[in-house]
Amino acid sequence: MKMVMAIINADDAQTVVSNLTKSGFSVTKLATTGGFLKTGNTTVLVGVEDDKLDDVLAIINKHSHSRKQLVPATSEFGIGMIHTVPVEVSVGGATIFVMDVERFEKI
Ligand code: 2BA
Repeated sequence: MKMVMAIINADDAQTVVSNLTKSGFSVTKLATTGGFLKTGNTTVLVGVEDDKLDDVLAIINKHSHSRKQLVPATSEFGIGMIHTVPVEVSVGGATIFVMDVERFEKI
C-alpha cells in the first residue's frame, strides 16, 4: 500500500477531491500553507493499493494546473531606502510525495 501526499492549488482542490472520490478512492483534505508564498494551498492524502497508484496520480495530474503568481520582492539600497517590485513565480500543478505504508488499520 502507498500513501500519496499531494500539495495542490486551493483552486483545484475541490475538483481533484471530487474526481478521486467519484473513482472510489478515500481522500483526506487538509488546509495547508506554503512556506514561500505564505498563502493557502491544499494537501490531499490518499491511501491506495499499489496497483491503483497510477490511477490516483493520473487524476491529480489531470485536474491540477500550474499558475503564475506575483510576489513582492524587496531590495535594500543601503541608504535607508527599500524598493519593492513584484516578481512572478510559477506555482504547481501539484507537488506529490508517494510513501510506502508499513501498516494500515481501521479501528
Ligand atoms: P510555497 O512554498 O508557497 O511555494 C510556492 C512556489 O514558490 C513554488 O511552487 C515555487 O515555484 C516557488 N518557490 C518555493 N520556494 C522557493 C524558494 N526558496 N525560492 C524561489 N522560489 C520558491 P511549487 O514548487 O509548485 O510548490 C507549491 C507548494 O508546494 C509550495 O508552496 C509548498 O507548499 C509545497 N512544496 C513544494 N515543494 C515542497 C517540498 N519539497 N516539501 C514540502 N512542500 C513543498
